[in-house]
Amino acid sequence: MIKFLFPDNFIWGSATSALQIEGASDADGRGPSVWDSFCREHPEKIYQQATPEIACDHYRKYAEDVALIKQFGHNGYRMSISWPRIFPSGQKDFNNAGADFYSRLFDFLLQNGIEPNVTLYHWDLPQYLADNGGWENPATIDAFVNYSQKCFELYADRVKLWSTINEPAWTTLNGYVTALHPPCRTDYKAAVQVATNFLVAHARAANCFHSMNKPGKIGIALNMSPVYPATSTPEDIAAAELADSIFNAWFSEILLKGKFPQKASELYHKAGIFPNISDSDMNLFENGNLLDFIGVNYYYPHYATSEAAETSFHLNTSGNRNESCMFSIEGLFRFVKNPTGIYTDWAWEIKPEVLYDLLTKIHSLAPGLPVYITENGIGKNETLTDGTVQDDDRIEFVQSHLEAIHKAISAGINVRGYYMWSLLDNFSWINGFKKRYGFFFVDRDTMMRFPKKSAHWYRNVAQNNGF
Ligand code: BGP
Repeated sequence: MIKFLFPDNFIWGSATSALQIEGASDADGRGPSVWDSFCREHPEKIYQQATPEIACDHYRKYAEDVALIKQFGHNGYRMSISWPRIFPSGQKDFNNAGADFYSRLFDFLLQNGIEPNVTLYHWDLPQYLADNGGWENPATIDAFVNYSQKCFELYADRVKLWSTINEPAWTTLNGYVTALHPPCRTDYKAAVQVATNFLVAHARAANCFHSMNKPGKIGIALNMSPVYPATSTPEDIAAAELADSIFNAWFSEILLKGKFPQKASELYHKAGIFPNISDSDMNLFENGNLLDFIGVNYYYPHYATSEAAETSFHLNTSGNRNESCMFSIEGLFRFVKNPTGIYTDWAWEIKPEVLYDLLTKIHSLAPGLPVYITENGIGKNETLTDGTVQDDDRIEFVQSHLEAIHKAISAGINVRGYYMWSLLDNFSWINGFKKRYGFFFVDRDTMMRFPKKSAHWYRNVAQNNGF
């Protein structure tokens, strides 16, 4: 008996990113990315000094991985292209060998009935561009549009779903506020400019795609962590509204409504850090038509209090339950734990009903806009027993979030697909390899893949178009 039946043509997929799975970091002329340099220069910042040099060796094992995707019944796959494989220095030095890899991969996915959803930028900025100011430098936006256009020329005959940038908020936050990711800075002015430059890069790349009249759709993958007040005091309500405006609305409202949100704008003006943006770029936002769909990455919500006596940031990277995450900006807001919440070992709250709220919010901003859940999943410390992992808690996690999505679809929200993070256990950024997310367990010594219990469960869900 199927209780939760999904619409016809719903995409059942999983997600990965180039840097986290490909390995082969200098094969076939690939250039260095900021993450390769960061891991080499700051091993102490990464759990157990892991690096993405080998990752899951997907660059060499891609055919095996596509076969698994097919065998386990997925009809979609979200992945990213590594910019430094296509342009090793990020700009004009086109690298045919790197481009051929994706050509072969797309052909093979399509031959197997798997629709690719391709992200152009999942944080692996070519090092050369970083050396010249990275995303603070408007020249990086031009380079991104040039790279995007090349990808559209090469692959738009086969790729029908494109996402420009993965999680502009999270990568800006960690690159320019918490200093946990490259370029490891705490500089609010730079942060606001970079966040905005990502949005401009999206707008120009989407415009370029539309002007090329290729078939297919283009969107963006936004990390959306709704912010609730920690208590019902007016101070906490205001703190939550401000945090939401900075982390979520800055990205969603400009793209969906053509305006920057009021609360964050006021703060940035007051602090003298409102970003530079040209009239022609502002026109792009105001003219709209920048999203054919929206990708939503959802993991957890936040709770904000106005009691923020200090500035302090910490992420649990050990998977030790007693280690909390901390995010506090003096005088503005601090995120606190939900006293009744259920948390993963990495201190991320599990709260599927928030996904329904979030989808409702997006629908109210842009009624009818197609939505894909481009990431959602649970990171765990897992070991292989008898060739598998009994990951019942991952099944429970995915099922409860799918129920929230089903509820949203029943309420008329246009959710078209779900990509579980992740296909494979992979390089979990500063968490190294201990935090496992995959439907497939990857043995770090042999690189062999083993389906977890959840992979079998998901195959049934995909086959039945529900559960
Ligand atoms: C998102 C990223 C993914 C992925 C996921 C899990 O923010 O887009 O690349 O890594 O989160 O996060 P983490 O690996 O840090 O636990």
